[in-house]
Order: sequence, then C-alpha cells, then structure tokens
Amino acid sequence: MTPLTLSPEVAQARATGAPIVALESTIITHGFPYPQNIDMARQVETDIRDGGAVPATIAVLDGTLHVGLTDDQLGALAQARDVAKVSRADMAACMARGATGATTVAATMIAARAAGIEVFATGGIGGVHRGAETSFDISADLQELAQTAVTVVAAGAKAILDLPKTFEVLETLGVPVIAVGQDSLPAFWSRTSPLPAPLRMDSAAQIAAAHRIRAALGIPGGQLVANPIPASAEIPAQTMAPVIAQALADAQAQGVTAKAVTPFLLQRIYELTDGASLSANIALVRNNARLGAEIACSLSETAK
Ligand code: PSU
Ligand code: MN
Repeated sequence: MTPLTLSPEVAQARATGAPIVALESTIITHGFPYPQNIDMARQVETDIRDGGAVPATIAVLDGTLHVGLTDDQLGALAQARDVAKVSRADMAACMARGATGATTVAATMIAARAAGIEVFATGGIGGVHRGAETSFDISADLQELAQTAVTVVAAGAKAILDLPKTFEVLETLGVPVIAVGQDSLPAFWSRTSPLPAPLRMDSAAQIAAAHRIRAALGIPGGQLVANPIPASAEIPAQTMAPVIAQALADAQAQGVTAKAVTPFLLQRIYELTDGASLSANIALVRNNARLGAEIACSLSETAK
C-alpha cells in the first residue's frame, strides 16, 4: 500500500481521470516569507482551478504524506516554524518520525508519481550551485528529473545557480529541457539568458504528447518545461546580477551551507530588492501554474 493521503477532491479527480497539477510546499515554507507565502499558495491553487484542473499541494504533515491540502492545512503550514525541508533522501525519515516536512521539487515529484499525477508546477528547480567544483553542491532535483516521470513546469533554474553547469548536468542525465515559445532558456527573474534552449515547444499539447511518447517508449524520468516569466513582471538580468553577487557573498561570509543555501539566498535577494524579487517570483509561479493546468488538461484528453 502506498502511504499517501489524497484529499477528497484529488481522490475524485484521480477516479474520474480529471486533470490534476501537483504543487510543492518548500516554496511556501522556505521560499517566501509569511504572509506572502499563503497568498501565493492560494492564488496558485485558484489559477489551476481557473485553468480547469485540480490543484494538489503536497506536504508531510505530522508524518502523513498529503497530496492535496485543505485551506486550513495550507494556512497552518504557511505559519509553522521549524518545518523540515525534505527531499528524496529524507522524506521517508520525516514520515517515520511523525514530523512535518515541506517537499522540495524532488520529493514532490516522488509523491506526485506515487499518486498518479503527471504534471507539477513550481517556480524554479534546484540545480548546480556556483562553486560546485569545490562544494559539490548539486540539487537532488536534477537526479529526480532523470528518474521520475513527471513533467515539471518551472521558470528555468534560479539565476543564483550556475546555469550553464545546471543545464550540462541535465543534458548528461538525458532530461528533456523544453523552452516555451522562445529559443533561449529563461533565467527565473529574467525572460531570457545567453543559453540556447536544447528544445523548444510552443504549445501545451506538444508538451503533453512528448510526455506520453516518452512513457510509451519506456524512457524513465520527467521533462523540464522552462516557461519564461511574463514580460510585465520580469527583472532584467543586469539588475539582478549585482544583487545575486551580494547575496552569494553574504552566504559565504556567514558560512551558510547545504540545505540552508537556497532559502538564505532567496530571503537575502528579497531584502536587497525591497520585495521586487518576490513580486516577480509570484508572477512566474502563477504563469507556470496556468501552463501546468493546460498541459494536465491536454494529458487528460488523450487516453492513457
Ligand atoms: N524555487 C523557488 N523557491 C524555492 C525553491 C525553488 O523559487 O523555495 C526550492 C524548491 O523546493 C527546490 C529547492 O526543490 O528549493 C532546491 O533546494 P536545494 O538547492 O537545497 O536542492
Ligand atoms: Mn544543495
């Protein structure tokens, strides 16, 4: 038996083959401050519903892996303190201890697949950190994309990372990286980067078709859909570059390592941009949720 608890709404959608979009919870507990985190979480669920799909936010609450949260559960998680950030390595341990844990991209993919959900929308995936040649800090998200068959919609990888190395690793792992509607890879807060996109698709239907074909061929792993932030919300790369440099210098000066790196940098960038990074982050997550819903609708129209 799979140790998952589906919300009634998600269980019903699974039973009828209705479209579902998974959502992660680390972005709520470690990616945004309160109360912007709960506003974002609710807004994104609404966007998915408006797109004709059912949202399934995933988290470990008191040892139970929930797929689909009630509004009360979402509200409590957004305000909870000392929530663990759980990935492939530690999700089961968190459940065994009866603890509460927010799922990263990797852990959310594992839970989504176990629940039969094929699409997941988020902000940005983890990747290869700058200086990884000495720190070896490479997110478990990349390995997960190589082995778990979920299509992940993100705005690329966060520009705090080493983007060329991140995409090199994805290429090595055989993960399809699909830019939506443009020939270059997006860079989270900015629409474009100097990096050419390995693949480009211009419709949700094509992305859904590729997902199906990979499954039919027996290719393990997911797809990374790199969806550029809306033009109205983007922060130019030149504006972000010094801010990112400052945040990275602060992290190094304070000796921040391992799991704490990504949350520290996001918080620092939020402070350094007087909240502008946060507004951009909300806009890109919403944009990814809308595309995720379209892909899920397209998948549910095609027979499995
Ligand atoms: N993107 C965001 N905010 C976040 C994250 C990504 O905009 O909070 C989280 C995701 O949960 C991702 C994790 O899986 O950061 C990566 O952490 P790490 O670098 O420690 O693997
Ligand atoms: Mn890491």
